[in-house]
Order: sequence, then structure tokens, then C-alpha cells
Amino acid sequence: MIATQHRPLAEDLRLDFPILGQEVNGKPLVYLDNAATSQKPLAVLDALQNYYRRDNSNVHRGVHTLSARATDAYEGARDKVAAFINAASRQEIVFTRNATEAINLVAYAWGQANLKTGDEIILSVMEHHSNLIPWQLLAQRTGAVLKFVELTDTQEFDLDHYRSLISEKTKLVSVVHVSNTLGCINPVEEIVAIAHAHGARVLVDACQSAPHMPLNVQAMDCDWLVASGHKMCGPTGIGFLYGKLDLLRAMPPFLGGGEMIADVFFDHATYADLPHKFEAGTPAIAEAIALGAAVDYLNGIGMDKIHAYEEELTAYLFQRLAEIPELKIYGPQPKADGSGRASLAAFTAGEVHPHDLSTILDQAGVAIRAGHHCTQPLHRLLNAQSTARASLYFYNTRAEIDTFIASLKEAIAFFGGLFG
Ligand code: 7TS
Repeated sequence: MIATQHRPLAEDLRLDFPILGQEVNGKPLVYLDNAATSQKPLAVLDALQNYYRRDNSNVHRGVHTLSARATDAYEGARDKVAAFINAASRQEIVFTRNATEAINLVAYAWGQANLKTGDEIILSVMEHHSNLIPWQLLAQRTGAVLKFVELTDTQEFDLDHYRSLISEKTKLVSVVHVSNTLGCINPVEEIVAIAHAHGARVLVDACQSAPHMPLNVQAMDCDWLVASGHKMCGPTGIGFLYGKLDLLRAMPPFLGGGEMIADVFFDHATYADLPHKFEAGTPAIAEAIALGAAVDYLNGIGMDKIHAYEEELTAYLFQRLAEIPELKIYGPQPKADGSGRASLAAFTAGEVHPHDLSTILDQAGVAIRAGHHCTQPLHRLLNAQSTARASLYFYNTRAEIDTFIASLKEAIAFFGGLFG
């Protein structure tokens, strides 16, 4: 079954991920839930350990050696993230807990100050709840109106529908770069250009693209971009907001407290320079430093290489899934070379409940996710209560896809017997 012309990327890298070497239910673990969270390489685990063993201290506060080390490492991580997405300035990177918090930051700080009754926000029907609920809340507070871009016949972002929705009333467009359910890769540069031509700002949710492909915020020209560290080999509890400098400068603070101030009086205060204005309280220091280590690790492999290898995996995954006639796979088909969509597949198998599929696959050591993947309105639109989803990363192999397909076939045959 395995036919590779060259040594696959994953073989050399799997040893960096101790968790992948274990057995689950007596079978070698096949971890295919990477869209939910990725595994962490030794370099990241070591960065966490080393920080707490050697450097643990609060940042930006003391003049002692440990505090200086912690501050240097924390700010060094910011430089790494800035370079990773080609931000023009390190001040454009704000550390947050995750992408969700980053979106909420923009919704509160920018949204509250800039939106009024009748203004319009354009989202798409495929948004993760994290890129929907903050805007619903903002709309409730301000009287702004939400509009939703629908899907094309191939279940991708409908640019024509988007063009028909946008107008001078549109103040904000907030869209996902790569859908965690459909796997489609949205034309963000075009989306941004159209929005800017109408004077609207654009936020890009890069949760499912930052881990998998090179990003260039200057080329994209987006106003904000958000991502979560835990999906890109980093720890949980750390994510980031990128925002254009002038925009971040003009935004009022989100959370208030220590770290984000310049001068404080009893009745008022002035705020710190960017990015600290948006980082109130003691930050997730170890996690930020470990995210920096994750960025180093990904750069060490090369985001181009990761993307190219994942395209190979995508082509193979879809070739194998096509052997199972009972499956309905959501989102666009990849091109023959695996390009054109993310290395994930959300699917249903006739009457079989996705949770049952996931439970049976778990018995075979195969971890896939079942549910609505926090895209419940999209699932409703697709007439699916829930779907099963396999999502891959650069450390997955063709052999793992084979194991997944074999156990999926067995599970469907088993339930087919029950329902037939
Ligand atoms: N946006 C997208 C596109 C996502 O896929 C996710 C998480 C988020 C936002 C939220 O990320 P968080 O780190 O702030 O929670 N997606 C998934 C998933 O597909 N399965 O579990 C989490």
C-alpha cells in the first residue's frame, strides 16, 4: 500500500514527539485529531521545563537576572511570532490565551468604539463559534447587523455572494482562512482587497492555516489575524493577535490592570506602548516562550516543506477515502496533487452515528473527532447533526492513513450489518 518515491518527512520527525510512540487500546496510536490540537515536540517540552527550572521570574518588573532572562525570552518569542507571519513590526503581535481571546479583544476594543446601529459585519457560514459568538455579542451591544457569505456548489467560500453582500455599510469582514470542517482554503487576499475597496476592516482567523502553510500578513494585507499556539506545536494557554500598528494604536484597551499602563493616578491612567497596552496582568510567560520554541521547530522543518508534504498526504487520504462508497465527505475535493484543500476530511457514513465511528476507531488506536467541531450553524446547513473528522499534520504517515481506512471499513461493515 505504501508507495513513496522518497523518504517521507514524517519518518524523521516522529521521534521528536514522545506521545506518538505509545499504544492506545493495545494498538499503536494513530493521532488524527490535529485540527483540535497538535502534539508537542521535545523542543517545546524542553522549553517549558527549562524555563521553570532556570529562568522562572515575572517579566518587565524586576532588574534582577532571572527577571531579565524571562523578559528577554518572552520578548524573543514575540520576535519569532512576528517573523513567522512576516509582520512589519514586533509591536503588532499581542499575546493572548488563544485565538478565541484574540477575536474577543478586537470585538470589544475595536468593535465597541467603532460600530453603531445599522453597521454591518460580514462573516461566512463556515465560521468556528469563536469567530461568530463575539460578533453576535457585539451586534447585540451596538445594534450592528451580521451578514453571512454562503457556500458555492463545491462547498467553498462564495466570492460572488460576498461581493453582493458588501456595501458602504460594511464595517468589518471576519473570515476563516482554512475551514476546520470543510477544509477549504479561502481566498483571503481577494477578500481583503474587496473589503478595503469598501472601507471595511478584515480579521482573518488563521487557526487552521498558521500550523500548515507559510503566512505573510503584509502580502495578505489583513487588518488583524489570529491563531492559537496549541494547534501549531505550542502549548495551550497561548495564542496571538496580529494587528496593523496604526489600528492597534487607535484601539482602546481591552482588559485593564498591571503591565498595560504607563502612569496611574487614582482617577485615571495612561497606557503602555504597544503591544503591552493589550497584555494586562502577568502573561503566560512559559507558554509564550514555548510557542517561540514551536515556531523555531516549524521553521527548522520549513513551512513550505510541511505544506508540500501535507498535500501529498491529502491526495493519498482522499484516494483511499474514495474506496468507501458509504462516505459523504464535506468540502471541496483536492486536486490530483493534493493541493486546493487542507489535509482533513469531515464525513458521515450513512446511518452510522459519527460518535459510534469514533468510538470504534478508538478501539483500533485511531483518534478522530466526532461532533459539530464548533461549526454548528454550518452543520445545520449541511443537514448533518454531526460529522466524523480526520485531520492530519506533518508527522502523520501513509501507513497511518492505511490503518485509519482499514478500521473505518471494518466499523462501517459492522454497523452496516446492524442496520442492514
Ligand atoms: N477558529 C478555527 C478555524 C478553529 O478551528 C478553532 C479551533 C478556533 C478558531 C478556536 O481555537 P481556540 O484555540 O481559541 O479554541 N478548532 C477546533 C476544532 O476544530 N476542534 O477542536 C477545536
